[in-house]
Amino acid sequence: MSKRKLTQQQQRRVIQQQRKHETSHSDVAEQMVPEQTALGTIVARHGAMLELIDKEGQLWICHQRQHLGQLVAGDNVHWIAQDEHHGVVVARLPRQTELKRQDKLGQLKSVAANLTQIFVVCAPLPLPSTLLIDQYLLAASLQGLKVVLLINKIDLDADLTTVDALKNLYQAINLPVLMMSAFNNEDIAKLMSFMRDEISVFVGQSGVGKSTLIQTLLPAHHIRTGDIAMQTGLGRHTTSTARYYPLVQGGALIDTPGVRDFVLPHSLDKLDNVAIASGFVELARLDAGCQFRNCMHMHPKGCAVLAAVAAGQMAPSRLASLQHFLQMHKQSKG
Ligand SMILES: Nc1nc2c(ncn2[C@@H]2O[C@H](COP(=O)(O)OP(=O)(O)OP(=O)(O)O)[C@@H](O)[C@H]2O)c(=O)[nH]1
Ligand SMILES: [Mg+2]
Ligand SMILES: [Zn+2]
Repeated sequence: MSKRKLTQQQQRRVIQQQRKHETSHSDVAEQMVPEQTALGTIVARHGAMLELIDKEGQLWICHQRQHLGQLVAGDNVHWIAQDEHHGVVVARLPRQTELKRQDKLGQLKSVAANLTQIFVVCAPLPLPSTLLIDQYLLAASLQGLKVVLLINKIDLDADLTTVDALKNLYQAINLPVLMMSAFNNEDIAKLMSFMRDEISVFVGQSGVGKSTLIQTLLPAHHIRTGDIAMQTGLGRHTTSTARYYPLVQGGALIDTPGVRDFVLPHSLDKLDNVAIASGFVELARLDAGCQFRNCMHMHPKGCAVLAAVAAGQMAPSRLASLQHFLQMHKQSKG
């Protein structure tokens, strides 16, 4: 059996284990679904208020039964209309996949549900973070999601050395990379070709152009986009809640609020070293593993990973991310 296959098997086991861990509000809820409900999808959450889209594409304002936990953009639900515009959500269908993020209190919260594809958006400015990109790659590989690295704003009169290097780095590990401008029609048409029947989530730092890209893909909508603060080059957190936009040709786009600080999408204490390694395809390419089990790849003795980096087979920034994730996992165990 090839190493690649083994890794995929291991990945499946990790996903199964994770699913077992999750408390299933939905299963409990489904037993209590009354007969007169319809199916809908959550568009956005604003505090206790939800926006929901029904099968005909009509928007409704809803509240929810309390036992359902926090519903997010992309959740599929059972709901009941109360008048012409309002309704109540009574049950949530099980989530196939989930994008999570830590809130200000360090609690892990769901941001979007049932996604199939992640666009990790970056730009020449704000300067891209490989750690941020690598954590999304890890989250995606753990859930079997597709990932595209979208380098936006290349029309800017800026130094493109960093983003060119980024493109080479991620293409070398088989990631599709799009270098584009949200203001270029051909680029937008190419981007659209990735979308059919996928539920695509746009993530990345604040100000990289996530909402602008979605606005350009969906001209009929009016989406708030923001300015970049001149002094810091950072975005201003224009998008404040994740939002689901259905596509007429099938599938949907989900816009998310930008991240400024480094936040992990997953709670690493639940991930063992094998699960973390699944986010690094370079490791599957190694001829032999490290000499010591649970090697942290910090010391050259018997370390196949450090040897691969020295031989130019793995990028130093990827090693840094791997070391970071392993270290965080170790610390979380105490
Ligand atoms: N030059 C250039 N500017 C762009 C491009 N895409 C977006 N922008 C600009 O970048 C700024 C920020 O864009 P947004 O779409 O609000 O960024 P965002 O990623 O949604 O930011 P948050 O909602 O804060 O996470 C706006 O002024 C956009 O007009 C692009 O391809 N080229
Ligand atoms: Mg935005
Ligand atoms: Zn090692």
